[in-house]
Amino acid sequence: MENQEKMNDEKLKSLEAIFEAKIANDEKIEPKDWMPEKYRKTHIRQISQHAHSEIVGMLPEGNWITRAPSLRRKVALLAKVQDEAGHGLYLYSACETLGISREEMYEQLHSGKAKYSSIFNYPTLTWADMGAIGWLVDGAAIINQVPLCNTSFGPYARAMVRVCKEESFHQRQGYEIMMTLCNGTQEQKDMAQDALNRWWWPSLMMFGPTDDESTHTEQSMKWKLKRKTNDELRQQFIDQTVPQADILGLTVPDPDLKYNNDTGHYNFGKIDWDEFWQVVKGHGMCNKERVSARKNAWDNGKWVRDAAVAYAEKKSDKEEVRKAV
Ligand code: BYC
Repeated sequence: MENQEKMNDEKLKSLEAIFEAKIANDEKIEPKDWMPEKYRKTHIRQISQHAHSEIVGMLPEGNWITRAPSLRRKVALLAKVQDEAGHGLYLYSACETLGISREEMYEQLHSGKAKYSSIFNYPTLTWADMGAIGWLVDGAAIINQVPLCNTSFGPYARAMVRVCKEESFHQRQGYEIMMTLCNGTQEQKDMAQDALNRWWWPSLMMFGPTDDESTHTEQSMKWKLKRKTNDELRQQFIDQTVPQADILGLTVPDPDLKYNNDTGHYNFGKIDWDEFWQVVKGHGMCNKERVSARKNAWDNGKWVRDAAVAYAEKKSDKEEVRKAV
């Protein structure tokens, strides 16, 4: 018995050493490789929340597909929203390789156990919001996700490569909407400014709490799940986006925003973290509406899932009969 325990202990140590060496050498961890339970769980948490964000993220923009101002705008918006469904599907599949079922993940979303990005709990009030979301929200997503192409878990890293290419198209279509509005009538330019005023701060919150308040950053950086911290990514986003607002002739709604010659970065004002936590805890403007839309979609799709299972069973029965004769 003692020998058995000793052997198990040695085996565990050697598995841990192989795992740590792979992380240190920037090799990918694949689903069938041994991994610490906490690594598996934290990946399920982040990847499933990321997947939920993509799927819930379809809702605010889906709201404008029928009201897009031209056929061209409608085609582009439709394609973007469909891309988001695709991103959700890659991510759910990547997460399933860690041993959680899709049903469990949906259940966690519907019961409020799993989070999704705070940004999607804000309403889309005007067409300019489609521009602001593409420019700012997808812009923030690119900054957050490009480093994730290098994350240590293989299926997540590979999914991110494709997702980032598509996000780049999304960001451009958003910026182009903003450019068109800003070169239009005064009313259109005001609409663009109003959208920037409403989406700026929530976009900064997308990167998560400050590093000193972040629960997971330290461990996730060690595992190379996260390659940059929340604050580093937020600063990168601000540095990149402020000059883009200048080109549009729009004003970023932050009186404390100022380029700092010494650091080469923009200093910025205080983020309202109370608002952020309220939204994360389910008390944002649209939390209830978003979760209930997802629950309804799941309930209404039951007949499709049942039919697909019945068809697969029928097909496999026929196959069995064919093999038997
Ligand atoms: N919203 O320790 P922290 C898209 C939670 S979709 C809500 O820093 P972590 C798009 C966090 O989960 C893009 N919750 O966490 C789609 C944690 O709570 P739990 C979505 C947030 O994981 C459609 C707690 O706060 N992108 O682009 O180290 C249309 C403490 O935080 C948020 C991703 O999902 C938030 N904003 O870092 C258009 C990227 N921030 O889990 C566009 C992948 C934090 O302990 N995810 N929390 O209960 C990540 O990179 C990281 O998970 C985060 C947070 C940077 C978001």
